[in-house]
Amino acid sequence: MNSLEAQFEARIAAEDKIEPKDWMPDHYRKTLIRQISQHAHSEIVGMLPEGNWITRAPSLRRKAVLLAKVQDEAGHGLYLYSAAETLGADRDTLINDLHSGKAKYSSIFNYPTLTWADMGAIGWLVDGAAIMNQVPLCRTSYGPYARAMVRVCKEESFHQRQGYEIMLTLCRGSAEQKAMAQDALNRWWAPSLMMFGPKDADSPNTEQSMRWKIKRFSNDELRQKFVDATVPQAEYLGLTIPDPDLKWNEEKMGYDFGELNWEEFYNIVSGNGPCNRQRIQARKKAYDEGKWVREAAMAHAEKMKTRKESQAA
Ligand code: BYC
Repeated sequence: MNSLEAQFEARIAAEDKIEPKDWMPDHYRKTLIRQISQHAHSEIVGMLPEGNWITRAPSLRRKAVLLAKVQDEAGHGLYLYSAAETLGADRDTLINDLHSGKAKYSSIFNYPTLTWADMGAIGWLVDGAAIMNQVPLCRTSYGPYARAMVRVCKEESFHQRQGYEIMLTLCRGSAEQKAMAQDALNRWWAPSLMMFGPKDADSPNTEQSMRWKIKRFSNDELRQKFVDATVPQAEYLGLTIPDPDLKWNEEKMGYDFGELNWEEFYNIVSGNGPCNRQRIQARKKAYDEGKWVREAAMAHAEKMKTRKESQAA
């Protein structure tokens, strides 16, 4: 280990934040660019399943809240792309990688949103899983990522509550509404658990990322925490978790739960899930239609720069 590496490791051990201009190992930089850009892509692809219901929200209040949530996700994408840029990543390259299918984004957004109850289940479960994963990332070792996560998590907790409130309203409503909530839970439960990533034994990146404090908990640890926190919430709603193997384990003071369908997970991650193609197509269309906005913004920035230069001269 050379002295730069030794200094870097010492700073990680001392819980210092690594900042953009600091020396860092190439692999640390690459791991962060990978994780942060996948996270950014997940946020902007994550706008699509819920965006699908904005025009069909059952009331003006529900519509305004859903709109705000989807806009928050666009904002999260922007902070995260900016954080990736501080590591030297080029935004156009990142976006091209998303469009070409080279870059990954969260598996969860490749499932369809079939009913209004899915807006409840996504807020409750998907944002709930996101919070479980992202609160520890507020302490991640890379400064710009950690700081972006603080705001993201505040907004995610509002998202989780709005989802749970939709579920609660449906569960206190008619028998049909409660059945709709149960159906959404049935479809979103296992995919939400898969959001945490492969089992630790099959996760190539966890060990090194935890050593560098990029990740603070392993995939399985976070999945377990999520199950333990969410089961009582389902009980309060009067809903049944769709897992016959779910059982309280007194010894570990947590729930045991059934094996997930990892074949389905890897199929989705490799681009062959129910909505992968549709999601990428929608992102490309939005990108093409936004070309004039990007051009206008760049032209404005250029004009401002020229004005400043001529004032300084
Ligand atoms: N889906 O070694 P592993 C949100 C990939 S946004 C797809 O465990 P790592 C929200 C993984 O990338 C949710 N791919 O990897 C937005 C790796 O691929 P490569 C996104 C997955 O990075 C809108 C390979 O599998 N959250 O919450 O140590 C509305 C091996 O895995 C998935 C984040 O991105 C998956 N589920 O750990 C509502 C949070 N899981 O590149 C909500 C930040 C794994 O090696 N990211 N892969 O080929 C992380 O914490 C970590 O990157 C992960 C994976 C826990 C996701």
